[in-house]
Amino acid sequence: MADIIGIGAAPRRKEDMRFLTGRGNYVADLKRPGLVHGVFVRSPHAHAAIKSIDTTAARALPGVLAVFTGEDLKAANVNGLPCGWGITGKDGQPMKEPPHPALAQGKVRYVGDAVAFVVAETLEQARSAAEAVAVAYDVLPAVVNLTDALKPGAPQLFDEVPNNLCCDWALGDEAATAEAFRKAAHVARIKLVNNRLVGNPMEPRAAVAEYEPATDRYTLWSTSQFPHVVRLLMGLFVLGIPQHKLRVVAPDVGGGFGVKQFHYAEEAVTTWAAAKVRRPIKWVCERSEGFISDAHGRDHVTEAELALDAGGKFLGLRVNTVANLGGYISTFGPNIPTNLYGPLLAGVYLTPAIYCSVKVVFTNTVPVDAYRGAGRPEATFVLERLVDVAANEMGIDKAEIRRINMIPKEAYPYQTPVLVEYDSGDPKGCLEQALIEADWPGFAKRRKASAAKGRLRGIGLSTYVEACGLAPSRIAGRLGARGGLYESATVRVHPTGDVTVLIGTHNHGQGHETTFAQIVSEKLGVPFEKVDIVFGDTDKVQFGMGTYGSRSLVVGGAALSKASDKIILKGKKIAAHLLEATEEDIEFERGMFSIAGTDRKKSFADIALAAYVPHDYPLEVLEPGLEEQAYYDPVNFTYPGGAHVAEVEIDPDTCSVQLVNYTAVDDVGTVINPMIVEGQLHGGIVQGIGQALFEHCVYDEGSGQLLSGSFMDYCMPRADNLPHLKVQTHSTLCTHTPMGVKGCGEVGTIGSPAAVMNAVVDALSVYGVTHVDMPASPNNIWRLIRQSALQRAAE
Ligand code: MCN
Repeated sequence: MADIIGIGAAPRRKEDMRFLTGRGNYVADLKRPGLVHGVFVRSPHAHAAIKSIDTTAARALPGVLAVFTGEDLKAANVNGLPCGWGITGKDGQPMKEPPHPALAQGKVRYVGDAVAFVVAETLEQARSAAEAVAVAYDVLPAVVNLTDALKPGAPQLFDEVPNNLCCDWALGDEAATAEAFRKAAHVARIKLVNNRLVGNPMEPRAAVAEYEPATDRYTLWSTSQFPHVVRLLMGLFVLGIPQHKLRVVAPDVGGGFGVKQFHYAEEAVTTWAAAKVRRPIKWVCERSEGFISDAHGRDHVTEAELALDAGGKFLGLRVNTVANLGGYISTFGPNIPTNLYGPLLAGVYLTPAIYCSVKVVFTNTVPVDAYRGAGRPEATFVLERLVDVAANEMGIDKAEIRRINMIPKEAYPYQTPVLVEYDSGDPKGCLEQALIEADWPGFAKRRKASAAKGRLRGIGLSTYVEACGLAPSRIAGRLGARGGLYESATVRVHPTGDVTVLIGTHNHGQGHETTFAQIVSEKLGVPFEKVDIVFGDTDKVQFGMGTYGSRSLVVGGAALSKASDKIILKGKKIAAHLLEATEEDIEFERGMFSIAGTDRKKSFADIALAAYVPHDYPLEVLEPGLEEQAYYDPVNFTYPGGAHVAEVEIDPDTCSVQLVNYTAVDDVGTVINPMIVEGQLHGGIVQGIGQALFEHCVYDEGSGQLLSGSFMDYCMPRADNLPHLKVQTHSTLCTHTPMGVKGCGEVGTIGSPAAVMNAVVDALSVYGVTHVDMPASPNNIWRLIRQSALQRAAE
């Protein structure tokens, strides 16, 4: 059938027509009868005791319906925001988990911490009233730098958290690693910073909440990547609303990148307040407000060492990281620099002994949580920078040192020394293909040509592995996840043979409405146009865990595949009845049920109709209707991987870096839609390049003010900063997902920062530079070149 568009095809994205024609349905656009507006009053101080909050003047202003503070929430028994994934320290003790009130109580802990919520008839009235809320603060010394936070005498954020240390966590075999270092012929060392980032999705966060007294039901529309989890966390833990009384809808969402994957205070406060004022309330985040209230990403300081034998083989890896949690624990905050970081330090190498220790600390900054890649780019960055340092110090070619240490394809499944077992992969295959595509051997010639123009040219390589498809419950539970992370899909076949899929993942740019329709089209032989994907509404979709950790295809798509299999099974029963054959004799292929070896058949549409019309089925064996639900809990993560090569030119006069070539070869298993995968890889790579070259979240160390709080100061990558990105796949099949698929949504972000920074260091190696911290801004590069010149002058 011509209109089956299945796995491997590249149809245009179904969802794009509504976006391109301005028909997207975003939270900020929602209109409800009687809608009023909410504005948060936020702390201007990084650390202060709240002496008093006087709301009298604000309440007296025209149009103001209410002003709520942390004390009002406390009096109403509203709980703090819960953490969804706890961790345990090396001493066996659970992490310190101080309360995270939805509106500050007693103290503020970062610039942007919400202290009051104003509700008024119009947005302007709410804004004016917010300015009239008088908060008296006793300003306290603040600490924003993560290593300073651990020093004796540092300002303390919580009485119950000595030294601001939330958890001292470790993974791996410390003794075996120490032994490896004792035997080493060479030890390479690096100290590096993984710079703090702000997500900045195109659509800022927003919430609209409504309470219906007649049914005692609440509805929250939120810019969320996981509405069902918000229903669980907010309903069960914060507001105490039973699940059947709370509907959470995340309609079209304009990008998330991790930032919209948490349960935020604004959602809970808006929902609670809507019931108080008995009017629907809308809150829409300003862009500058997003900088100080959206969870941030990364922010690590790491010291790492690699032990090698005389031939360049890796013997052991030791990593000590301090990771910033910010002012409170965000939904997954502690999990990111630990469980999603340590297990990835093996990379694609045969390193026999690894030990990783992470101190997770509170500081007076915006809470830090998952940002595209979440822990895995940080691990790759440490490892791949360190490998380059070792190669340079030992005089081994950078591709060769990787080659001799790589896990051979035949060694899979491969158990790493840090928890995870990779099921499949071919790192060497990816590497060799990337080297050819990037014309690695021709680099010397290109470097010469750049030198003739007065430019410094550098080439950088990075290999990586990712653990995605969050998460196998049996592993996640052991690691502290506080809920099952499986996924559900329902396939509803209509009497016409059209199909509606109800799925618990959330599409906010990843193209699920297209790729999931392709899966159904392939499996059921239904025309692609006849499949609709419904998501993002807890009243429509019974269960879901949402979209993050590149899980939608490998977990949600797998549930969809299973539900489709159940439809085929039932379809066979109906076909057997109609064709007067036994069920075992019925075959199904490309939309046709037939008796094996005969030309007697029924189409999928015939069977769909037969499932609903008057019938003579024996009801004890066959119910009418054609709808099936399936849950899928993966047995392992999936492990995409690959090799990226970046090439830069640096102008030594302006110190600006131009990325001139970029090649990526990635293993994402079976590809459902090559165009969408390419788009995902492009987007991910650019996000990694953004971190490497441009983006940097800077706090003033004295005052704790965010200095890079707008697009005037926080530099996002733009199209004219980028060369054509050459992206290819080199796939091995995942051995445990139904279609052999691996995730692709984050791989670009994981491979690219190290490739770009290795290229920058390579270009600056003429000055004796051995490391550059991200971002490689002209200012940073100028300082390094100048340092080197001063050093040479002194020698
Ligand atoms: N896909 C495919 N074949 C594969 C793998 C994936 O065709 N072998 C398709 C999938 O069917 C899906 C898309 O590629 O349409 C991405 O799939 P997947 O890797 O499962 O990732 P998720 O859909 O779970 O998306 C999450 C991931 C993450 S964690 C972040 S952060 C991120 C990202 O995706 N945020 C994004 N990509 C983004 N893209 C956009 N436009 N906006 C964001 O906010």
